[in-house]
Amino acid sequence: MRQALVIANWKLNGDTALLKDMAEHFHHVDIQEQVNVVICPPAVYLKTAAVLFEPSGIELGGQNCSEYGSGAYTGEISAEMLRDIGCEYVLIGHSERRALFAETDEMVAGKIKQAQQCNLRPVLCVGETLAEREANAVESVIRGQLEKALGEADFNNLVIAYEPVWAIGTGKTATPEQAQEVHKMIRDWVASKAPESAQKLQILYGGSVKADNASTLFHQADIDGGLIGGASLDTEQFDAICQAA
Ligand code: G2H
Repeated sequence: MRQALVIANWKLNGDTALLKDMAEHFHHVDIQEQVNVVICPPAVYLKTAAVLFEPSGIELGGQNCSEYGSGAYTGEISAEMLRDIGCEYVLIGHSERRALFAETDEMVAGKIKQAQQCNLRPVLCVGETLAEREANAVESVIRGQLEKALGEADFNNLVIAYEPVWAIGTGKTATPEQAQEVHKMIRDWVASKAPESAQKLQILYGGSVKADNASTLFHQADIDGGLIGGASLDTEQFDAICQAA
């Protein structure tokens, strides 16, 4: 069986007070037995988070990393730097980075490579827009994103997150059946590339997951947990989502 995994993506939100509140709360909740919990705060908070979350067993992730290893790239943060301060995971290719920061599939592939070289586990985000869904292009879009990002990847050190763009921060969630259909397609695609990895690979759902819809989503056969944005900023709601996994 695959271990459940819930990842909080704080995006450009949160502060030290929220870190302390979460660390205090999860210190008293013994949740790590049933689900791995990862928090991805803004990069400036990672070092503080590493200290505060240490007793709770919550792991840390970056929200992005550079496609470069080192050098004259002002403003960038490398995968190795994330690893150095205690991160285990890094989100890569989130739709907000693709749409708002012009991240291309080639850049996404470079970041995956950097992360895996540093033994940081990349969480590759894929998903279709509403127009692509309405044009019946879900499978071709997702397959294209997977092919371009994972050409040289190690499937044993990877998480994939399916996040339909039309469900991100909109309050619209894919139905459990819609999500399961895409998750199965992703797992089948991985099986065609790396048969021994497909059943072990954790595939997360993201897009307006809340405490009241998490359980039905997480009970689908190929959904192994969630990538949680807005609802991860509320300690009790995030805890409820972790409990549902
Ligand atoms: C999707 C998700 C987290 P939200 O971006 O990655 O955000 O749960 O707010 O839709």
